[in-house]
Amino acid sequence: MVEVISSERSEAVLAQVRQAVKQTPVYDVHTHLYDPAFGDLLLYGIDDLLVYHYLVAEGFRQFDLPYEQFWSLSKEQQADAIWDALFIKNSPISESCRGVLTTLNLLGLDVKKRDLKNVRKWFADWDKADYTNHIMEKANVGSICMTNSPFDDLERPVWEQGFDRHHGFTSALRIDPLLLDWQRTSESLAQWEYDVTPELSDKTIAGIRHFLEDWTRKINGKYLMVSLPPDFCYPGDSECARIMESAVLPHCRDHGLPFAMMPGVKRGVNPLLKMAGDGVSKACVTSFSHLISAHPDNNFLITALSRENQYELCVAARKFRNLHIFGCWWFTNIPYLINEITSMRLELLGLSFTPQHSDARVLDQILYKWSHSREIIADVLCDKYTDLMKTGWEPTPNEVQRDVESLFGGAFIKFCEPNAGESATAQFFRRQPEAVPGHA
Ligand code: FIX
Ligand code: ZN
Repeated sequence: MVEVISSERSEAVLAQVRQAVKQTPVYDVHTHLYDPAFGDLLLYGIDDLLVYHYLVAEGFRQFDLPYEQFWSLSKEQQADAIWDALFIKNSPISESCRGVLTTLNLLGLDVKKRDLKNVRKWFADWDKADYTNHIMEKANVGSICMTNSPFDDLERPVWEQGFDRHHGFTSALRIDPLLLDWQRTSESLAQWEYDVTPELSDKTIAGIRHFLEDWTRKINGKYLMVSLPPDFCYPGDSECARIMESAVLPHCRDHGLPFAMMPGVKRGVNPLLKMAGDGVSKACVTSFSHLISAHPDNNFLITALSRENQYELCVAARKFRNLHIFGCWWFTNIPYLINEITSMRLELLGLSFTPQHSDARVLDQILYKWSHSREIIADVLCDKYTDLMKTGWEPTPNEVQRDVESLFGGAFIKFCEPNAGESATAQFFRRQPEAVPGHA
């Protein structure tokens, strides 16, 4: 046996791992946040934090009021009802509740006072653009990728009009209606003067490709994205599979863009809960393997919603280097599963994946989502480096920093922009944060 590393040396390495995880800026690769130029579409503040759909679902488990009555309340009244049910009448144990408290705590607010009125007052003083910079800096998030849908009637006009883009926001082209509801979507495309009919003829496919080209250019999309129901099947002759094969994947190939798929969501399991009413089921990873294998010149990003899909997906990523796994999505974004999934990915894939994205819908959420995830990622990495050190292998500070950068956006950027080389990653991590005005 070779001499093992002293406990002092190994403690120093682990301290460095924790510091690197804390101090390295992250690229948040999938969110529902908006550049502040989108005005009211960028949500922030205590009321939006409290009416987040994760909390609405939990609130209804405690409320005794009918669904319709809750929906008829103002946002502030809904927030009051959730605060009362989940924070006052019960201890806020769940991950979503804890998230609100972590957020307030990181903002310097005293949560033990349970003073919702004062918290509201604190948020009211901020200017949105200053607050955006403040939160990004505090959360140590270097870039936020938006989810941009041309089918959203509130969002589309902002793109059409044009605006000065915030340096910290990138875009992804979201195309669920195109792939999942072609009959209705064909009407919208035709109305926007694309040459399409409900029938998927060659002419219609060409029209869809024009649409994708126009919107990729307009938003400068970094990837295209769809969420898919558990029964998505490939090969298959569903409209979804046909549009994917004949329009979306050729478009991605021609523009060198990855195609992100999010399988496993069952929309509207309980429609009375509105946005909080979506559920989960296991998807068919074999179908995704077939799709990826049949398109070696396309790059695919996948995050699966079902816990039961995670292992099979990791094994698929070992087989196909044009597949990059990212994030612990939605119901898997809880400490218990982040720990399990991140450990499994590190053990099966090394550093060639992106452990987390926030999926934040409210700006302030990046504070809690990233601080909770950073804590777990640091723990899991420390376990892995400890195992290495038991063999006598001692990671250098530069190696640790390199590894953390890879997990926090480096591997993602390299996968999405293989031709940009090391410079794109280096640029992201070396960029100095903007000076941020303080809060009086
Ligand atoms: O499809 C998605 O991008 C999902 O993330 C959303 O539909 C979902 O509502 C959500 O916010 C999950 O975190
Ligand atoms: Zn999402």
